[in-house]
Amino acid sequence: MSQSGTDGWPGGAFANPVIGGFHPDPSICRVGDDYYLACSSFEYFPGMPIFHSRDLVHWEQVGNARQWPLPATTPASGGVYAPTLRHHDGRFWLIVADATGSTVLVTAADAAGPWSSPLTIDGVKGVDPDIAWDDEGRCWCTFAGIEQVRIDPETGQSFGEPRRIWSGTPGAQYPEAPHLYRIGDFWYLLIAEGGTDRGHCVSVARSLSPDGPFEPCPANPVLSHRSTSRPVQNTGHADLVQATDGSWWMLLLGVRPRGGMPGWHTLGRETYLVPVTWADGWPVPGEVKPAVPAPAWPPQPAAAPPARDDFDSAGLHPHWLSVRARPAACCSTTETPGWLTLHARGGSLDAPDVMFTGRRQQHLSCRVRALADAGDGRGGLAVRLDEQHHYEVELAGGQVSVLARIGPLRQAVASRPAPAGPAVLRVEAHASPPGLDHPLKEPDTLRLGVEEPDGTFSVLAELDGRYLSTEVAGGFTGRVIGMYAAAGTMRFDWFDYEALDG
Ligand code: 6LW
Repeated sequence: MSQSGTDGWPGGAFANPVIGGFHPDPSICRVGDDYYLACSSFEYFPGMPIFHSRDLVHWEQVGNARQWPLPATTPASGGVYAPTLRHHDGRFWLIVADATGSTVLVTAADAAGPWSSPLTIDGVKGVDPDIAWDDEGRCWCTFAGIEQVRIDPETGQSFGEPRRIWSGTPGAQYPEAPHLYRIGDFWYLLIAEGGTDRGHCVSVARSLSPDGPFEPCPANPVLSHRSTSRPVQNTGHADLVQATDGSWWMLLLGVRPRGGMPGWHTLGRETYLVPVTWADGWPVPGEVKPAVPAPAWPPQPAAAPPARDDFDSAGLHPHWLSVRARPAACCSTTETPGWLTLHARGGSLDAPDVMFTGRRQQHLSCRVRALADAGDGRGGLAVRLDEQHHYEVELAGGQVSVLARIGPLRQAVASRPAPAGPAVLRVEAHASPPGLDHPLKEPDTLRLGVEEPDGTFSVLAELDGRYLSTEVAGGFTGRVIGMYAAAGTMRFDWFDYEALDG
């Protein structure tokens, strides 16, 4: 997490993003003094990370809401995304569009889980569902479009056909990501529009009733970074929360493009925090800055994911991701205690069911190292965007190699004899400085290689990072760096992730 740089708080600023790396579509709710946040996971297992915070700035991942595997047919950037997380009647409710096109609702007494089995909501066939209750206890499901239908959240029944309640700003594409709230006398309908790239923005409308008619805010979009030179771009898909001291805040997604034209973002869409004031009964979010004036309350740091995972516990920390599924028989820390054992499933990283276990790249520059034992297997350390975009440093047959897949092209980039026994594989991302110093400048450089017995880094290849970016690969996710087995069995004694920037 991007938690460094917060030292100046209070009286200074906290660092944005508050949850760095591929953590898009944040949805937040407050329960007393505690804040909970969910975001999208797409084709990754286990799905929909759940975070907890006491101050809106420091977040700790406490679990994942979706623990069941996705079919291998789930495309990259498919799966589960854009949930809404609410707390109502003593329970957490999370509503989301599922891989199958259905809308499902899961509940939990504790946000860390266990979460219930999914309940399908009949009659809602759209993405980005929201859930809200009115004073009469009626439950409203509002989704992209912007459409709405009343539902029974206990049975999944919907009452009547969905109805369009707002189309967003005339001429803007993709009115989506609705969140509906009762604040004072009004029902506010917060949406994203303009598409989740450079035109992305946040707009709002209000009504005296949860089902409209809605009056758009004259200042729409209330938040947008389009056509600006601000370092954070694509800002949108927001959710509002009132803090314990009565102040208002917005959690939203944004990206950090680097390099020349058109600017490439490599970490996916990240979660940002901005203060919100009110004018004439409309929310006025602040600018999304890398550093934001600090809230008035004292910081309450949360536990960050461990920099080193020794795989000494029976289970894995909730931040570990696999692709679509993680069969216990193929990924274990108990088969060889103290080591992560991966048994190959789907062959190479090109396969939808590759056995891969990794974590999000959360910093523009970082260093990842893992002690790998290939035995008779084949596998290593990979930087993955999807099946068609990945770089890896691989051990097999006494050789260590760097391989690259970019779209339809596969390339063995470099190879040399591997050190005897287990080897420390290393990947480093080095971000280009901000600013357009050359139109073709890469966003970052990825160095892949192996450590010598004395710890020296032998770089086998230095590759342009733009090919593992959303602007090249497309889609909604970001880089994940991790360990994989492409054939046989791979064992990993430890995995280190070190931020090289703030
Ligand atoms: C989601 C939409 C969006 O459906 O991106 O940023 C899409 N907003 O709301 C995928 O996350």
